[in-house]
Amino acid sequence: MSDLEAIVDSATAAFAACSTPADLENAKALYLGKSGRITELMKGMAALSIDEKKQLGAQINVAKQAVEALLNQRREALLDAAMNAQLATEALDVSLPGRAARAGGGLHPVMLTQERIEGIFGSMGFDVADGPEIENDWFNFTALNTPEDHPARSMHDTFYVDPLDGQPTDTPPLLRTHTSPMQIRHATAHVKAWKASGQAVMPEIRVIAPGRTYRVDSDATHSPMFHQCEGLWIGANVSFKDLKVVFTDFCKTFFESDDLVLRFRPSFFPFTEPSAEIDIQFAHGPLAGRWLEVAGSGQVHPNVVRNMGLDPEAYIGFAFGMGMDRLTMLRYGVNDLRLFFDGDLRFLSQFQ
Ligand code: 2U9
Repeated sequence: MSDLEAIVDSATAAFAACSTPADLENAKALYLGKSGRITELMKGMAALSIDEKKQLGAQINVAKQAVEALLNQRREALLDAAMNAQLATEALDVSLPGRAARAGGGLHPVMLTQERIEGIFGSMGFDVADGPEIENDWFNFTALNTPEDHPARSMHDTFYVDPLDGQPTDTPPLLRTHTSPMQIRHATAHVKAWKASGQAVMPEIRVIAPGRTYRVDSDATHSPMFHQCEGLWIGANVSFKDLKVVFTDFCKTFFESDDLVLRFRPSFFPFTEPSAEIDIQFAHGPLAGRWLEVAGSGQVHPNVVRNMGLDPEAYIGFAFGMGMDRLTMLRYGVNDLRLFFDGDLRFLSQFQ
């Protein structure tokens, strides 16, 4: 084999061994660079005769062109390989079916509690009231026997709203501080319908009022917006015993615990007299043995009964009120109220 054939063979092997464009440029320098093997052969021709130069020069040129052709082939092969590798990793199969949308949303844990409460009281014959979140002084305070100078009426405790332009008002609108106004509205409409019906005795009022409520309050256990559910039961013959039975049944069903016990602790609210806080105690589970406050309750104050258009001598009522956020925390073992209002899907998706 001539020197030139050996050089072409060697270049063929060297180029084939290159796996990257940079390797290939280094290998090219070995043959065609300033001190490459072909360049050195050309330099060596200086001492030859003209005839020898012609003959050898032609042979070197053939070899040089062969090496350049090999180099170009290998360059293209490497470019093709790089392109194929890129296509393989970034391949887009337009014939594939579309990606399914993320699983649909779900109810917020507090709304799950609300649905649960509505279901349980619904099964005991309670209606569900609805009503405005922006209320007036009468439905939120006065009708509920809350005195003119009660601290709850102060700007420190209640969010007042600017009245609509041109609307004369003695008392500004406010964000309801409890769900009781919905019950006053419901009861008033119920009484009006009864009176129009000509029936001698009023069908019982049995209603719950769940919904958002607002107070100027914000820390780890209080949010300026929170969720309440109140209940009202009024009739000619309703007693504290009825409230006790209904609320005990409710707690056992809500917490899925037949052996929890209730305790009624004397308290005070302007709209009920007498009034009691309701505590529960679980027999099992992580909270077993502790008394946990879950609701307030009481016999509806005669003034409130009168404000519904009823004679407090003929009709007696019982009411209760509970924080749905707190009930949700107790049921699921959530220890920070703020988790309900952060909107973090890592927390919320656990309830789906
Ligand atoms: C009418 C008459 C009376 C509802 C009641 C409570 C006691 C009570 C609190 C529980 C936790 C509010 O969310 S909370 O802070 N509520 O203690 N609520 S009696 O009494 C009514 C309601 C409507 C017409």
